[in-house]
Amino acid sequence: MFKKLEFLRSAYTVNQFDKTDLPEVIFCGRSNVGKSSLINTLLNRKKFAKISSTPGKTRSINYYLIDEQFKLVDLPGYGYAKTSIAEREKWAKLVQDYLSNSDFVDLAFHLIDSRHKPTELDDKLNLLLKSSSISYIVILNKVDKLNQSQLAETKRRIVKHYPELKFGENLFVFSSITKNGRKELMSLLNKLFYSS
Ligand SMILES: Nc1nc2c(ncn2[C@@H]2O[C@H](COP(=O)(O)OP(=O)(O)O)[C@@H](O)[C@H]2O)c(=O)[nH]1
Ligand SMILES: [Mg+2]
Repeated sequence: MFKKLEFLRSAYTVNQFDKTDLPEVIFCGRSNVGKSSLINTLLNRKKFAKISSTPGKTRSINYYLIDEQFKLVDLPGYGYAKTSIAEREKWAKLVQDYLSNSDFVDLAFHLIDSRHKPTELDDKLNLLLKSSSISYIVILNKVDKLNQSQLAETKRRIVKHYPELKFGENLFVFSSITKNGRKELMSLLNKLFYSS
């Protein structure tokens, strides 16, 4: 599992979306939530997925091909403090285009910072995923920043906010620092792509 890793391409517009006929796992969530770090941690690489340099800048969709079997897709982040309304709309349009144009998405990882409440844009993404009938899981990220009682509180809060979530099924915790949650996510990907 995860033996051969290749960078496929970056896309900035709909006609650059990758059309390779392989299933995709997409990573979405706000800028800086840790999407690229999660990909690197899963792949056991330090700098495979680019870590954001200039936050808030319009960035590309990045495709990574794994074992010639499936793609990990790093979507641009949203909701940076300084993001203008125009930029937010641009983000929403790109993600919307992505979700409605991609025939390949098998699963979406929606990352949410475990220290913060979901934002309006998280809600928007949640609705986009629901309306495109894409299977998604929510990942409460950066849990290394929380103590046990804060973590319990965060889990309670998220389930109240998105009642469809169930811990261990479509809700997970994660930390790129401690690697908490890596095993669970790997097992999920393993079931999806490596067991026939
Ligand atoms: N404490 C902590 N920091 C993290 C974690 N994951 C990412 N970061 C940091 O958060 C920042 C943004 O990470 P990045 O992966 O580029 O986020 P992206 O914009 O969603 O791709 C970087 O400074 C990372 O080092 C985590 O699990 N715990
Ligand atoms: Mg990134």
